[in-house]
Amino acid sequence: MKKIILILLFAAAPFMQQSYAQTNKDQPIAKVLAAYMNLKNALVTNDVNKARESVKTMLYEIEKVSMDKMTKDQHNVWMKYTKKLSYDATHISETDKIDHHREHFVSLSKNMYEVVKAFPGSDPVFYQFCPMANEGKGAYWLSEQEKIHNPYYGDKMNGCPSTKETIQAK
Ligand SMILES: [Cu+2]
Repeated sequence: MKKIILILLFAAAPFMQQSYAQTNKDQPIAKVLAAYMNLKNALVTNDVNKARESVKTMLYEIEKVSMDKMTKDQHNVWMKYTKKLSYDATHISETDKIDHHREHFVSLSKNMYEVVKAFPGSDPVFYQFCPMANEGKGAYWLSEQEKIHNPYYGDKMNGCPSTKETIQAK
């Protein structure tokens, strides 16, 4: 039985993680962030099913985050944002309307930004902004790449957004 589980884990491993999580795997939030990136990339390609799948993984990984190695400040940040992240993630998981996904992605991204700031990894994370999104109020997202792919417009409107901040461990 143990063997079967091991084989299954081994077979699934290459599909479970993105490159981001590989170099930042010591970060307690690495898998949450990797799932967020999958969600973001699903919104870039207007892929509703992938978005829902990714956000369900995100919810699962939020529950699994280990607080053992967190500093006191990190712990405080994580406690403050866990529920907020789960709130938006749950809403996204419960609908197949991509507009509703994007509505919640606005606050999900803001909260995720606060979390990533507290847990900078060795790989850079780019905090990007589109002034047109969110009914002209503008909206942010986090990306693993500097090149703009707009999750609010399905990879259209890539001209106006820009990177506002790069988060990386010093
Ligand atoms: Cu909702």
